[in-house]
Amino acid sequence: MFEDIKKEFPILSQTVHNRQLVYLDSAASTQKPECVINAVDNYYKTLNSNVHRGIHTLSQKATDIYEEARLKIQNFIHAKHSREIIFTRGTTEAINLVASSYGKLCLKQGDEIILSQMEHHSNIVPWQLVAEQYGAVIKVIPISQTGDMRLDEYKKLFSEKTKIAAFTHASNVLGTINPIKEMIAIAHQNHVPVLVDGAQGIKAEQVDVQDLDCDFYCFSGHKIYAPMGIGILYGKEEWLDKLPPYQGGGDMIEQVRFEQTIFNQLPFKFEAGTPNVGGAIGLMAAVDFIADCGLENMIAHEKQLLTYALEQMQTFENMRIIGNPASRTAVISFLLGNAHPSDVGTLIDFEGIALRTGHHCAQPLMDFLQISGTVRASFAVYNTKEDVDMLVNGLKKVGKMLG
Ligand code: C6P
Repeated sequence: MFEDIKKEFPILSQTVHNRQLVYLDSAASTQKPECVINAVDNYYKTLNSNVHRGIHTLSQKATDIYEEARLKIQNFIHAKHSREIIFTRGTTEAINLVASSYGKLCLKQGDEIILSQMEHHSNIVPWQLVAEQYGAVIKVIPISQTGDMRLDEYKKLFSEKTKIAAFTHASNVLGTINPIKEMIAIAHQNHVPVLVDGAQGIKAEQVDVQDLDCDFYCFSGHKIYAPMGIGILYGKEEWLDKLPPYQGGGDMIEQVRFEQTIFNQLPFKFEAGTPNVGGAIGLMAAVDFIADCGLENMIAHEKQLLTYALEQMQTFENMRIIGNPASRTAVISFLLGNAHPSDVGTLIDFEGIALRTGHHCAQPLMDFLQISGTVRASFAVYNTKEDVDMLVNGLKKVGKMLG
């Protein structure tokens, strides 16, 4: 179905070490299609101006398109109101925003925060910072050897002191797609709100925040074909209304006096300073691109590549695939014999193949797995069966070189 789509991604036509580039690091960041690049280019060539400030035509046009982007995202994740969509720099900033504001409003000595063993550092460290500040404690949902969330143990973690649960929709290391709807329902039965880290999940499943009933959902544009430096915090209006602002500055105020400041209404209360308008427009173009492809088709395509790659990689004698979750997004972490992941990554780069290596910002997960890191291949809509063949052949070659 997506035979020709690679051509829409200019970067993918280049060679690396005199080999055709095979980009298999989309879980770190996807490449950008021409339509996204053009949308950003066009914005800077024809519309660039500051938003929500000017009476002049350009500023009004920039404001209109910026707000149109917000509506597009609202529709994309099926939020109830556009004021529930906050533009951030990415997932990390969105989680920091919630941890900081929620912590200020709700956390006190002895309160408990539930996280999981498979979290990215971006969904651990912000909570640690506020836990330290207010004397709260972090409780960890264990995972099974297959890399699935232990729901039995999760249920037992709730107590009178639990104030929030924050977990990932999909693991960037194991690929696990977590049963977040069920997990959110369990938290709500315990009167606990939920933040979902959607950095990987937003591309793994169609997200409907109202159906999920999550309180917060965070994701980054750059992992769904949009530019870097733009991301989204979705928050239920009732929460965003209550939470104090994260940062102070222009645009987030209604009135400022030295005695007191009145904050702006949602969503502007959480968008201090000049926003990344070009990024928002790029994200809007990326959402259009996804709609044109059909997210379901993209997911099916990636799943095919995942299955094809796993089938072949599993036949390697010295291959250890990390995790075997019940439901998996297009991510494969592995170890090749006793080879150090960075040696594999460096050697395969000479074949023109881009993989990620290391702890993937998930050191507590590495500790659980008792490894220091993995090699990771991840797929996106522009990858093909030929890319997988190149990967498999490249790994065979590297395997031989490393003995
Ligand atoms: N994971 C990866 O290669 P930012 O950097 O804010 O866009 O996203 C952070 C983040 C949060 N949660 C999860 C589950 C993630 O996978 C990431 C980013 C990249 O796996 C970079 S470490």
